[in-house]
Amino acid sequence: MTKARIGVTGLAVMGRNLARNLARHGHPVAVHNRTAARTKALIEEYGDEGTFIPAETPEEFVASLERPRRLVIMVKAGAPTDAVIEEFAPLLEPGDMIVDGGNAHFADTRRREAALRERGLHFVGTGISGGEEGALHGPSIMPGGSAESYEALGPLLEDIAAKVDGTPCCTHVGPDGAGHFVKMVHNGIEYADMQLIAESYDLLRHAAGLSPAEIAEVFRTWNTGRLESYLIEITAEVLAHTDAATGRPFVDVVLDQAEQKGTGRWTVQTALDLGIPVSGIAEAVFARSVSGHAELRRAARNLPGPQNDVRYLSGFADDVEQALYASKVIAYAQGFHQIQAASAEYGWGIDLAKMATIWRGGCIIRARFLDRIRAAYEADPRTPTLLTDDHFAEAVGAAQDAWRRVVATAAQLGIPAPGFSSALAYYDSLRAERLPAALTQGQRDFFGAHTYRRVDREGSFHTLWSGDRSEVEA
Ligand code: NBP
Repeated sequence: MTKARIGVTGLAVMGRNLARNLARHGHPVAVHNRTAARTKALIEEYGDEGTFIPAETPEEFVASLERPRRLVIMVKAGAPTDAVIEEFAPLLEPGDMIVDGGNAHFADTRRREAALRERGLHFVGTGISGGEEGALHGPSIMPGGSAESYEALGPLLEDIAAKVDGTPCCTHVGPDGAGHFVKMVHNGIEYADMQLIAESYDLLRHAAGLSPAEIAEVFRTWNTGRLESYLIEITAEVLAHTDAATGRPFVDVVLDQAEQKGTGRWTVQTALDLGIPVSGIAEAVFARSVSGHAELRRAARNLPGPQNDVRYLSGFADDVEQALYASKVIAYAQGFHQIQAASAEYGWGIDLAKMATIWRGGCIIRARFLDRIRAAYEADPRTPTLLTDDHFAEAVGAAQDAWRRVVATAAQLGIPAPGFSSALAYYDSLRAERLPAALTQGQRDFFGAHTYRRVDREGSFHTLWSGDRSEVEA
């Protein structure tokens, strides 16, 4: 009887398409789902795409896998993942591998990896991006876990991943939770990128007065230049779409309330824990949150806005392109900074150039400029920020006048642009010779004796604010 090279349990959209992708690449794949109807449906609809070995029970499923076993879990993240691990782990033998392809929190992955390592099993938390289409046609794959498990899994995963210039969008990210961490930050960057695109649209619409169809054309043009990316491409499609029921632009009939779920929020929470400023990602998460507070928005609807109308058309779209590019570089710089910090904190040894490489295809943030990010980290793997790379420093510097005009226009017209303005504030903060944090430190010392350091001497100091205001060494 043919043994399966790999097995997938959890056959909702992602698991089913991943199993089909494996089968289409000539890998015999065992398939299993808690509710057997999904397994049957997969075989009925797609059974001729390759060699599928359906299993009704976990025991049957495990028995059909060649050793060492490679078992992929594609179920709802959280408690269901733990339940499935508990169901399958007792059936496995030392050296076998459990791959979790769901959107798990990296801390859960670290916990699961440590527990399963004790039992002699490899646990490979794997970020998979690209949605259901990506899972079928080639996702970007970010596996964590041991280097040993990657030797057995890597060739299979690289085979089904997206390829750019012949290079697979899959690499071993690092041990334990590294893969899921990187996938989380990928999603955080995706939030920021989408927010910046949304602000660009809003400004072109309400500052320059362009229609959604005209803005779609602007995005199409941008997609032939340095902003070329999947998100810009689909933005043009969405903006050009007309609602069949009303004949109005589709974007005008969609309720303007977005959700912020798991990974975006986790990125910001984790960044706060690590002490890394990811303001662009945070603003994007908060912008969705604001949009969703219907009652708050209703209550504030009649608050006064600016009287002035400083519309300027000539060159405005080009200015917005520059603001978008510069702000996008900031968002990526912040996300990569967060990965760099976590890699140091957890000893993951993540190669940032490789992360840029595997995000070039398959995933939602795939973009031309990831090639430039790769080049920047290849040139200087330890650079504290992408912004000081020659190429990006020059490009962002050249964009700054336009970027400032866009932020100023948004402020004058009362059009919210939290992504653009926070990105610019981050840029200016990094550039600043002196930051007002010195005053903050003075205040903290005044009310809480928190002490401060001086620019001219080593040590910590405290001023006797309620006494004679002399300074003492703390
Ligand atoms: P869902 O996240 O909707 O999960 C449905 C699957 O989980 C079904 O196979 C279901 O089995 C199974 N399941 C649940 Br729910 N509880 C279970 C339990 N206690 N024991 C066993 N199986 C259980 O599926 P999805 O949208 O395909 O996503 C799968 C994973 O991939 C998720 O972690 C998701 O976050 C991640 N992901 C999704 C996307 C995307 O675009 N959808 C992209 C990237 C990553 P049943 O059929 O018996 O109910």
